[in-house]
Amino acid sequence: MQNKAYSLFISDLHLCDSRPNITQAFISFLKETAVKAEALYILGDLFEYWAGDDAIKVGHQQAVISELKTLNSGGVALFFMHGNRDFLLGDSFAQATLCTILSDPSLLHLYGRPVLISHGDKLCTDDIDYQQFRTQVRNTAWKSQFLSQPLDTRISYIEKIRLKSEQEKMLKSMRIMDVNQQAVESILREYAYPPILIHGHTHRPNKHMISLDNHICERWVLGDWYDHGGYLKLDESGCQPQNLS
Ligand code: LP5
Ligand code: MN
Repeated sequence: MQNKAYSLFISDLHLCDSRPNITQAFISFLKETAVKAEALYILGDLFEYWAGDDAIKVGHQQAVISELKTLNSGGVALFFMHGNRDFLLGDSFAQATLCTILSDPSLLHLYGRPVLISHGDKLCTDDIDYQQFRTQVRNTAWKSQFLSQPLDTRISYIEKIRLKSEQEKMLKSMRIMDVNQQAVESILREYAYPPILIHGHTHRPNKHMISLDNHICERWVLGDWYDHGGYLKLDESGCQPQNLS
C-alpha cells in the first residue's frame, strides 16, 4: 500500500501552444508523479496567460483541464491559486477541473504545521510600476469590463501588455524584481510566524532561512518550467525540492 501522506507544490509552468513539450511534461507529471500524492497545489502562472474562461473552448488548455479533472477524480485534492498571468481564471475552470481556488495568500495546516502559500508577486513591493498595474487589473469592476470584450480583443490586448512587460523587465534590476524582505517579514508576522512559506513568481528556486522575532521560517521559492520541470514535496519531515527526470 502506497504512503500518500505528502503534498506537491508547483508554479510558473507558463503552458502555451508554442511550448508543447512543457504541456506534455506536465501531463506526464500529473499521471506519474502527482497521482501518488495526497494533494497538488498550483501556485499560479500555470498558463502563459489566461484571457478568460471562455478560452477553454478554443485553446490548448483542454487537454490540461481534462488531465487535472482525471487527477482530482482519482482522489488527489487539487488546489489552484492565481498568478499574475492567470488571475482571470474563474469558476468555469474550477468546475471543469474540480479544483478549489485559494486566495493569495492562504494559510494551510499540513502534516502538523502551518504552511503559508502565495504566488509571490505581492511580495515584490519594490517593483512600483508592477504593483500599480496589479492594483488596476485586479479591481473587480475592471476585470468585469475587460471580460465583457470579445475573446480576440482580449488576447490581442494581453499580447501587447506582454510585450510591454518584457521591455520594461529589461530595464529593471534583479533586486527590484525580487521579493522585498520587509514584505516577507510583514506577511510572516501577520500569519503568526508559519515555519514554512512557499511561493513562486520570481523564478529563482531556493530555500531561504529567515530568523524573525525569535521564530525561524523556511521560505521556499518554486522554480519555473522553462528548461525542465520541478516541484516541491512536503511531508511530515519537511520540504524537499525535486527536479523532473
Ligand atoms: O509575468 P512576468 O513574470 O514576465 O512579469 C511580471 C510583471 N508583468 C506582468 C504582465 C503580464 O506578464 C502580462 C500578462 C497578464 C495577463 C493577464 C490578463 C489580463 C490583463 C489585461 C491587462 C490590460 O504581470 C512585470 C514584473 C515581473 O513580473 C517581475 O515581478 O516586473 O511587471 C511589468 O513589467 C509591468 C510593468 O512594469 C507595468 C505595466 C505596463 C502596462 C501598461 C499598459 C500598456 C498597454 C499597451 C498596449 C496598448
Ligand atoms: Mn508570476
